[in-house]
Amino acid sequence: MSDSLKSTELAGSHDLRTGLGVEDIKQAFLDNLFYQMNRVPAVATKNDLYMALAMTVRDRVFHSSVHTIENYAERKPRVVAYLSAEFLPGPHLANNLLSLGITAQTRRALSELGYDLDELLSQEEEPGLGNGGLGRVASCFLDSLASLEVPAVGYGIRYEFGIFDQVIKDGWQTEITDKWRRFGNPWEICRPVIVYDVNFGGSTETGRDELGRYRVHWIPDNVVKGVAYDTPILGYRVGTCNMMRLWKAEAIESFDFAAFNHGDYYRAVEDKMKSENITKVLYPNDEPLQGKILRLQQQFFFVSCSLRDMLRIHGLFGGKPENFHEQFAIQLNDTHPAIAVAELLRLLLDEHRLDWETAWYVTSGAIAYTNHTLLPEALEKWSLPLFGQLLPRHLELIYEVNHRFLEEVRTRFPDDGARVRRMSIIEESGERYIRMAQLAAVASQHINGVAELHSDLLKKTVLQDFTQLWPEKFCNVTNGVTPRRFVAMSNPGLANLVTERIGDGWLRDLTELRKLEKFADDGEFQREWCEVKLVAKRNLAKLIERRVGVRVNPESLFDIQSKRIHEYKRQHLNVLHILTLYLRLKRDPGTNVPARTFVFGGKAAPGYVMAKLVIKLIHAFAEVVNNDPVVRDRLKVVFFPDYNVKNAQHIFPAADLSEQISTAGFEASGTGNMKFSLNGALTIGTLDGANVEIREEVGTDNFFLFGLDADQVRDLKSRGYRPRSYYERNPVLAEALDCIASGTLARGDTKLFHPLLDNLLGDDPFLLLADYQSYVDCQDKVSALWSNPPAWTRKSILNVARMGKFSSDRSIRQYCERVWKVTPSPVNVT
Ligand code: F58
Repeated sequence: MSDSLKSTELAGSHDLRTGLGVEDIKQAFLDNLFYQMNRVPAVATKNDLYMALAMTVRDRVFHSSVHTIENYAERKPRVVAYLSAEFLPGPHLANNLLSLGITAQTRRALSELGYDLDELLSQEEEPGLGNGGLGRVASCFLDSLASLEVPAVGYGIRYEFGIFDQVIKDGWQTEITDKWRRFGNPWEICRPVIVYDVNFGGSTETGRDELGRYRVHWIPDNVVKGVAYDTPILGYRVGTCNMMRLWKAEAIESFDFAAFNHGDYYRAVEDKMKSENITKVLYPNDEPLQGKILRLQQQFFFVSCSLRDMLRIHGLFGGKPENFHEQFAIQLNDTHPAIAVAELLRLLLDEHRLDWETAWYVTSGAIAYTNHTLLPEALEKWSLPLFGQLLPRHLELIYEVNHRFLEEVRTRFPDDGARVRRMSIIEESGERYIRMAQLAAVASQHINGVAELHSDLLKKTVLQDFTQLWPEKFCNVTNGVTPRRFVAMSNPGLANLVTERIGDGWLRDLTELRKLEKFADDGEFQREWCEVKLVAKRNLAKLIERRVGVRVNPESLFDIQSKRIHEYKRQHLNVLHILTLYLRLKRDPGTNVPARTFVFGGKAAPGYVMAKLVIKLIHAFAEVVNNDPVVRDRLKVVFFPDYNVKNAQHIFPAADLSEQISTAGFEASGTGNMKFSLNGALTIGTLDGANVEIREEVGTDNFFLFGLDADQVRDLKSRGYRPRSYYERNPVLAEALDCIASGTLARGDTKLFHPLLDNLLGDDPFLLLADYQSYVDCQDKVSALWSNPPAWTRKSILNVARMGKFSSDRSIRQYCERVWKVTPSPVNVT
């Protein structure tokens, strides 16, 4: 076949492969069922049917994908390379149907064949290749990049086991390994020819090249192969289809010979398994990383493959290594890919033979860094000896970068040894460490936080010295979420209602939601709004009954907190409030407490004992409340197991109240806060992360604010916080805590929750007791407003109408302008 044939000539006219009409889809579906799955309808399983449908949709997505590649090869636009150790894309099928605009046709085609689209959609296992917010933001950004027609690749790791599945046994979290690919993954294509050998360990040698220049040669003692797996990321109703390219580790081919010659077959097999281990499992967050050499291997592995892939593409486009930074804008999603600084330098110096100045100019011109946390325990550092063993050449390069950098610091701030020590990439107090945030900051042209408050705190705390040295590097890009997945797909009722009134422009320009403001007091619109919410709540109630066995009343206030379980997120503060209501009702069953259903969802890191105890507390308390005839039908407590993207899509639409109650100054941004509010929930929250901006946008009257702000938190801590004094002075709080201590919630076990109580009364690092009364008072205001449905609904409408800022499209536009300097490259699909 001729090389010059274009995709249009090859596939453009085949309706079976690309047609978007009902008949085309029907035919293609049956065709895929027969030829790909080797099944006829009579014996097809649900998975066969799902796979056939996925392949039908995939063909249509691939059509855009080849056109996009052609466009990029022709126009050679500047490309964003988003490097992230985590992606949480969620199920692909429904999203691709939405992007292609063929959901209705597909539903019809299937129903004419006797199948139900929703049933097939529910078959899909999601790739849980991330822990939470950070991975999900990466996927929202890929969606927006494609939808805005910006050339981009998402580079990451193809973990064999993603985030564990959470199963609750007797109220405790247990972890089951995630086998997301067990039934096959129709969305990825393996590219066995896109492979790179990645070196580890060994030593370096110096010498001179043929021109007499000083050269360093890395002689590794271990080599692993990285194989590319591509997943298409189609933009919303555009021709652009970018890709997420994930790397899988395999043993290098020479293994087979080694096994043969070695004589020690089993050791050779063991070596092979070691290589493949690198991409076996995603590390859960909140686990101490110290000594986790495998994690550093993962980071280096995917970064090295990705950079070499970019250099290869740059070469294909006719570029030279010294112009690499003009072709690619590399974004480091937190410090997990920060080793890219040293690896790009190494590739340019040792393999492409640039001189230091040019290599540094190119490296620092290409890279930018986003920080996602201020928590000291989450700032990555690697023990220097361990680092040196794994990456000896990179250690040398980091020494050199650090040396030059500290010279600059000394020149700018003479006689300030303390500052030099703070800024050094190498931590020298006691054991020596490589500090990845410092490494990223030194090399990046741009450093950003993910919400205004977080960016400010970043400049005042973790990176204060860097701000003084290079103020121009710092900026803020507040996070956003994709309205396609989190409204149109998750909440079709709301999406239809909104579109009926203001058209569908909001899906591309979320600020168009403002047009809803004028309906906030419209009685008919309010009625329809409430009906949509009630349908979503009924759906969630059904799911809850099926998964947890608890019946909840869809007419009650759905008060939801779903996110990772962490002490700073304060799920236990939420419990203290519910317990307060419970005790109020027990004392006086006549008290006016509007019916509420409290829903929790979220995973705890497997080794995070306190977080797991919080999950147990919620279950223990739920058992008491849900079975107490005095409060029955007024309070219900539910823990929805296995919170992931798929489940979250059922949860956001059903919330009346969104709990965003972290200790001020600890949540970098939060993105669940945005998803809830966009789906019509009112927020009860602190002045933390993006809550601050959400409140600004929706109006202070439409947001339930409580608690200390970040400055007050700091001041209280520095004055000497004594949580016990709150217990001593507040009898209601004391009663709640005493109730936990009494064993009432634990079938008489008085010891079970001691670690939690000791922590709260002794230390309370996240200031639950300090914020307790303010929170309870604020919750009383929530109840009062709930008792006035038109007033509540008005605020719910205004929340949605004013959330336009929080689209990830806006975030991506700002990254394009402020950080990446890239422009769209629209693709025409014929
Ligand atoms: C989250 N970070 C922030 N990290 O906590 C959240 O406020 C923010 O909205 C979100 O990023 C997106 O910017 C986060 O999810 C992790 O899960 C890391 C994974 C790897 C280990 C350390 C934590």
